[in-house]
Amino acid sequence: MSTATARAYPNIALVKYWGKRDEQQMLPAAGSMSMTLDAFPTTTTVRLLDEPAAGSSSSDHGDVFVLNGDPDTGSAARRTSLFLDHVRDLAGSDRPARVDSHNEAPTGAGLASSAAGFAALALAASRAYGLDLDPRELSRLARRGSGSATRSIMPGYALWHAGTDDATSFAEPVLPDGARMPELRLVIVTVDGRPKAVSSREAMRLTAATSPFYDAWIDATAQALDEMVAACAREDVEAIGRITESHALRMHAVIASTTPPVRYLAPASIAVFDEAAALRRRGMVAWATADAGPNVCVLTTPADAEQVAAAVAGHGQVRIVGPGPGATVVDPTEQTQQEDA
Ligand code: 2P0
Repeated sequence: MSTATARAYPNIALVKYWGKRDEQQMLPAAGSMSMTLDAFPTTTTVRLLDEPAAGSSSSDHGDVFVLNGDPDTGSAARRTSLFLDHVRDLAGSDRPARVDSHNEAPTGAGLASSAAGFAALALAASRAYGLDLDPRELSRLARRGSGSATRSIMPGYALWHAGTDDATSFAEPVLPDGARMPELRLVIVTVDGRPKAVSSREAMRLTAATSPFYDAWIDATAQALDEMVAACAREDVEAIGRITESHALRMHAVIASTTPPVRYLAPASIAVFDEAAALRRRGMVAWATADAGPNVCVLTTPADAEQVAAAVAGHGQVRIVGPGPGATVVDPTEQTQQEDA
């Protein structure tokens, strides 16, 4: 096969990844755990070319990258080509490729996600280059593009083992087959949809290099992950929520402790954390978390989701999401129909 299309969804970490032990192999300093969402997918087609694309240069290795219909020659294109180099190494191929990627996250939703992007690219590129990878191998491949993409290969709730080398750093379902997770929802509150000033990758480097609290953060993450897996296994929603919120605040604390300091949370973000606490006092399930930006997700149950969404609606645009599918190959005719629509 020389053309393949795949779709993947963003994920929100309940135990966060923030720091690498090996940047070249993209090994994290600690494990993490997330919910793959049922919204905002990225759909990507990889088509192998017989010769370098017209207009391509040595820096893009003859590849061409088209994002939402517009050719891209910037850093996203370079990152895509570097990722394809890794796939070409695995496949023993030197053919360039055209990559067409469509991201359904609305502009300004604050969910522009390298996780969905590299998970979809890993699956589509591996198939186009003739590799037949199992989910664990796919998650290892996606990791090379972006750490959080490791988890978006998996449906529902994914655990990314930190591992000690390429073979042992992969994602799998948090619970074994047949075990039940409690029903959870996330209320995404977009308080500010603008791109962030400092990229995750850059801020992670800065945290490891300059925070006096970095080692404690990594130790605390490993502990939070153990507690989270145990809480999931006993379907303890309160514990899942408590760990989620306190772990998120610890991440923002270690990020704020860098030199120079980085602060992602805005006053409106803090207001959503306060709102979650107020909802809990009224007996609802509501625990806040935030990634490397000002937008906040409130973890809740299906029963409380509408009330939580109504309570936080004054702080930004809201959207209720739940656990979604892992990365899947898409029938190319379905993709054509979508593009025609
Ligand atoms: C996470 N984040 O666990 C954490 C929480 C943001 C905050 O993973 O350098 O885009 O490509 O591995 O995966 C965002 O960082 O960084 C991220 P790279 P990535 O979801």
